[in-house]
Amino acid sequence: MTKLILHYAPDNASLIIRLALDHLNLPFETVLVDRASAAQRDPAYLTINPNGLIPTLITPDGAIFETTAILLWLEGRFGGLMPTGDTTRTSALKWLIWIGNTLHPSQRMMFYPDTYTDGDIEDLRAPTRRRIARLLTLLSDAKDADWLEAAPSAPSFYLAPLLRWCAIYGGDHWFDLADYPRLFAFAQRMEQTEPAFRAMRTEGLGAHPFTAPKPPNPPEGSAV
Ligand SMILES: N[C@@H](CCC(=O)N[C@@H](CS)C(=O)NCC(=O)O)C(=O)O
Repeated sequence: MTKLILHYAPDNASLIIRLALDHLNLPFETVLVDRASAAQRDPAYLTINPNGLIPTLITPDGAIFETTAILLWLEGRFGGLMPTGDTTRTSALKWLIWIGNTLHPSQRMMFYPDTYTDGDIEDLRAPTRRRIARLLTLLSDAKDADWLEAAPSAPSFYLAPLLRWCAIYGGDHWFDLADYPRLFAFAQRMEQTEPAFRAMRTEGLGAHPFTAPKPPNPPEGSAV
């Protein structure tokens, strides 16, 4: 099989894919996308991801962009990323798409406000903060999100980094994971997994990457 190559930048959305690949124990190579020189917008990179976004995974079926698409491709090809019981699997699928379609885009508005407004950034960030808080409360209260307490699956690998980034980016003191005890407990479990330990080393994420995250100190490249 053609090898898997992850185009990544430390502590970017490629982290989600790295966690999933390591969870599956799949061999893969990495190619750094140099955020410092905006290499995600280089013509060569745009041929594999015309959105100019990270991650991209090179696979035997071609280059795949969009985090959720990559996770679903990995599940389809190798299995092991989604819970097995029918009900849990359906619920995990629903929440996986929700994370990719609803939570992550709201975060992008928080983290890349210039992309979404020509006006005052705070005018965008204030309602976006409230929206993210509503979304996290909704997930926290969800009766059908039992994947949060189960063995890690695709939505877990997606959610844990998003919780991390809320704490690090988008301005000071707007987010405290302790306000969501169920999600805090989830984050605690996630940072005790082997894929998280590996990512702490490969991406310089620190000892508590999900419950008490600090800006990364990666061996190569930069997060922004
Ligand atoms: N919808 C995309 C979002 C990916 C995304 O937001 N990537 C960020 C890094 S975390 C990025 O490439 N930022 C660089 C930029 O916006 O120029 C996906 O799921 O892959």
